[in-house]
Amino acid sequence: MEEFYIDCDGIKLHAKLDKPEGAEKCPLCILIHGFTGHMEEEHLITTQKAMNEAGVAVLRAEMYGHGGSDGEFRKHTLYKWVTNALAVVAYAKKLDFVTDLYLCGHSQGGLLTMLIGGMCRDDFKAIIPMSPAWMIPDYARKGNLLGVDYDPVHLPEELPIWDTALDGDYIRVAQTIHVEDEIDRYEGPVLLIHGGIDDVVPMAYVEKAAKLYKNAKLVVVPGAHHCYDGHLEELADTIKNFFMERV
Ligand code: FER
Repeated sequence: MEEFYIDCDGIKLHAKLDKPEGAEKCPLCILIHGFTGHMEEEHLITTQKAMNEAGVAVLRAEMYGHGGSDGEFRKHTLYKWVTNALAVVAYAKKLDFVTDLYLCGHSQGGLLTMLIGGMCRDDFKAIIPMSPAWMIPDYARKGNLLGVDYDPVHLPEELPIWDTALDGDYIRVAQTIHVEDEIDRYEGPVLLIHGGIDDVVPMAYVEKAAKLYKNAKLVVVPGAHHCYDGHLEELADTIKNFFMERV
C-alpha cells in the first residue's frame, strides 16, 4: 500500500493505492466514500480487497472535508467533490502501470460516480455506483435533506444535522444537479449494487438508473442495509464476479 496526497488546486486529497500482488501492469479502479464517510470504512475495504483479488489496483481517495483530506465537512459541496474527483482522475490517467480505468463510489460517492461517468465518458472501461445517492438533488430541490425540512426557495444559511451543520451552499449546489443528463452521456457498462433493505437510498432511484443507462446491470444484495453490514461477502463476490468476467 502506498499513501500520499493528490493536489487539487491547493487542497490536499488523502489517497491510498493498493495493487494486486505481483502485477506489473493492470487496471485501476478509483474508489470514493460517501457523505460523512472515509476510506477505511468496512464496505470500502471489502470492495478494495475484492478488486485486488480480481487483479485490479485500487486508488482510494478522500474528498473535501472528509477523512484525512483538507477542508471542513460543513463547507463541502458536490461541486467541490466533482472538482476533487476530476483531479483524482487526472492523477490516475498519468500512472504508467494502468491499463484500463474504472470508477466506483458509495452513496454520495456513488452519485459522484454517476456525474463523473458522464463528464469523463471516454475515460472509464466501466463505472460502479454502489448504493448511489442520486436522490440528493431531488430532495434538495424539495426542501428536505437528511430528514431536516427547510424552505427550498429561501435557503437557510446552514442546515443543522446531528451534532454539526452543513453550509447552505451544499443545498444551493445540490439543487442545480441533474443526474439524468450525465446518465445520458455515459454509454459504457455500469454495475449498480444496492442493499435490498437500504433505507437511506430508495430502491426506486437505483431501479430507474438501471433502466436509464444504456448498458447497466443491477445487483441487489438481499437483506443488506446501506453499508452492507453482515453482507460484506456478497458485496465482495458481486464485485469479484464483475471484474473476473472482464479483466
Ligand atoms: C440525504 C440522504 C443521504 C443526504 C445525504 C445522503 C445531504 C448521503 C448518504 C451517504 O453518502 O451515505 O438526505 O443529504
